[in-house]
This record gives sequence, structure tokens and C-alpha cells, in this order.
Amino acid sequence: MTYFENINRIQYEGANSTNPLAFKFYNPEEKINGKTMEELLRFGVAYWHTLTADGSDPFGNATMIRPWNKFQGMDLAKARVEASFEFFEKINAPFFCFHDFDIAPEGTTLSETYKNLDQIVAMIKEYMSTSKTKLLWNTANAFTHPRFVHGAATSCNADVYAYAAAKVKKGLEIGKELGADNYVFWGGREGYETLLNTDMKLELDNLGRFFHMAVDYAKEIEFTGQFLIEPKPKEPTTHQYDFDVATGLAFLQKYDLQDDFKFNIEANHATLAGHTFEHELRVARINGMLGSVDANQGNPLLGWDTDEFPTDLYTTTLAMYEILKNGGLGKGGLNFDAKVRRGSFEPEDLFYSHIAGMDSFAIGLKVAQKLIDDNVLESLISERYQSYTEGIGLDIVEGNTDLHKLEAYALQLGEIKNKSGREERLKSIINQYLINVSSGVLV
Ligand code: XUL
Ligand code: CO
Repeated sequence: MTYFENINRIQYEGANSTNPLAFKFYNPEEKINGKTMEELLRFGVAYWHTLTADGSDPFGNATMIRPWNKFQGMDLAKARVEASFEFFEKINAPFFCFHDFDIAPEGTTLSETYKNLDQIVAMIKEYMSTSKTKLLWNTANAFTHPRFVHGAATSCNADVYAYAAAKVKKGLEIGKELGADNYVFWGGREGYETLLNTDMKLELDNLGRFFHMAVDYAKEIEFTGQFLIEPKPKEPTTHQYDFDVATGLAFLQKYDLQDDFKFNIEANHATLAGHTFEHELRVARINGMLGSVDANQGNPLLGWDTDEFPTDLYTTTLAMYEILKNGGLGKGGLNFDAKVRRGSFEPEDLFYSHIAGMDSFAIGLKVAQKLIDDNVLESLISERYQSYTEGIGLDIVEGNTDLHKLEAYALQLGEIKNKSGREERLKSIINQYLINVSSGVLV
């Protein structure tokens, strides 16, 4: 059966194309600094937003028109698999991602849930054998069902903790079976609503134990995917434990997990934490912890996770700058953890939205590479920190000084002179690169 009848495989047609169902900037084969765009960007489709979500929100019912919605239960799950591989092929996606709950319905018991999962995983594996689309990551949904009301690995209820552990165990087996490149832990309800009823220390210690058990089990079954923590500061809980990259890193270091995990950084989670997307990428990068990206964008007018498709070129440029400076994403990718707006309810909107996101990151990639090639930021930054390359500055960075020596140095200083940071000049240079590179003037 065909689910997207009137849509052919999306092709690259170039910046002047007026075909809404064509890439204008994402040219998978085009090489940037020796690697193809496809290899560098590693786009992923999020199963939950594209195949499963129905457009309902706290004030309104489902709006999405999806040809597979005529089915129910396991038939619906199977129809979604068929539709998903048709979509992956037509949008030319090298990767996809899912939660256990997205691909197969929960049964009345855990063993029944496993049976449902096994059937769908076998079907996905079959489709994958003839498709180029690979599994970027999978994860366990330990937040939707009412049993997770107080959390999963940080629940006050040990039975819930055990149930969540079983889901992760199964998730790792599925990841291994389907050859996932990563396994994600987003702490859905790992946080608290009020300290008045919360043993924070026990909850965090339990979370550390949980991750160690997952690491051990991955070794046991020889699952070689990269483990990723996806920070988010709030929503659904008031205070999520994996608040941001810095908080997550301190947690990993405290529980001696830093060598087994990296971060999956989501743009909208960064902004909810009061950071920019590029800030989170930078913190992860300079600590060798940048694993993968949930590519979306938030709405600055709203205080919650809107998961919009990324279209802000300034942000995609600065994000790709961090990713290129990181030497790429390795096993990671750019997963569109993004949903079409509730009013964009027709099946073709799934294509328009992915095209918009893929083109936006393709532009970001080209502009970022050109900025790096031309040494634009690096030359200004090295000039700015020049004082650490000689004299007292060199003594500081080489660890050859102490407070006595620094005091003696400071006492003989005359008036200290600083130089301008040139922020506005830099911003206008980035605008110039954005306009010129995307219009083909600077290539
Ligand atoms: C929720 C979110 C999740 C994770 C995977 O905000 O981002 O979809 O990406 O559980
Ligand atoms: Co996400």
C-alpha cells in the first residue's frame, strides 16, 4: 500500500527552484571539505512526531490527517512501519529514531508489550534490510503511562524503578537487534514537583545506579551504540534533574559515568534552560561530550517545548559551526525532534517541514564551513586572547605563577588597557556570510 500517493522522492533542484517538494540547498551528494552533506548532516526522522503524533494539545483534539489512521492496535502499528519506510525513502532520510511506545502499543502486561514490540521490531528489521535508512537511536518511553507519575529511575516506588529498568533492558536488546548507533536517555519524569516530599539524594543515587546497570547490560550483550543523555530543564516535571549539559556533566562525573555517556542536545531544551542552542553545543564540545542533536527550535514567545522544525538560519549556522569544530557528530546525527504545527495537518506538510529543516541545516553547514575556512572568528579570538601567549599570560597558562608573583606583577602595572570585543562587527560579518554563501556569491 502507498501512503503518500502524490509525492515522489524529493530531489535537490537548487536555490532557484520554485517546486515546493524539492530541496533548494540540501544536496546529499555535494561535498563540503571532502565529505558529503549526507555524511556530515546525518538527518534523522523522529517516529513519534511524524508517524505517531495526532496534533492534539491540552485544548483540542487530534487534527492530523494520516492515511494509516484507518487502522487500529497492532494493525495501526504495522501500517505506520510501512508508511514510515515510504516516508524515509521519499524524503531521503539516512536515519530514524523511536521510543518503544511509538512503534508498538503497550499490552496489558509487560510480557504482552514485549510480544508486540518483538513483532514490530522484526517487521522494521525486514524493511531495514532493503532500505538505506538506519536507526540513529531508540529509547524507552518511561513517562506517558500513569505508573510513571512519580518518575521512573527516580521514582519513590521501587516497583516502578524495576519496570523502567526492564524497559531499558528491552530497549538495549532492540537497539542491538536493529544496529542502533546510539541509545538515548531523556529523563521524561526524572525530576521533582516539590522538595517537600522528595528525597533528592536517594533519587539521584538511584539514577546513577540505573545508568551503571544499563552500561553493564550493554557490555553483556555487546551493544556498542553510544549512550546519550538528553538534558531538559523542565517539562513535564517542574525541575528535571538533567537540567542542562553542565548539570548533566557534573552528575556523570560524580557517579563515574563520564566515559560511558555523551549528550544528545536539543535546541528547544537549551532555550528552555535559558541558554542558546550553541551554548549547550559548546559546553558539550569543549568537554568532549557532544554526541548527537535533536534538531528543532522553540518559540521565544512561549515558555514551553514547542518542538518546531528548525528554520532559523542564524542558529543553524552557529550550531553547525560547533559541530564542525567538534570534527562532526561521529555516531550522532541531526534528529528532527520536531512536529508540524497543529494547523499543518495534511500529509504533505510532513514533507514541507522536513525539507525546511534539511535546507536550513544545509545552509548552516555551508556558511559555518566558509566561516571556518576564512578563519573569521578564530583570527579575532586569537587576537583577543593574545596576552596569554607571552609574558605573564604565558606563565599563567603554563602554571608557572602564583598569587605572590601575580601581585608583584600587578603592583608595577600602570593603567590597564582593554580592547573592544567587536560583537556588532562580528554579527554583521556573519550576516554577510549568510547572505553571500546562501546566494552563491561566496563559495
Ligand atoms: C522531549 C524530548 C524527547 C526525547 C526522547 O522533550 O525531547 O522526545 O528526545 O525521549
Ligand atoms: Co528530544
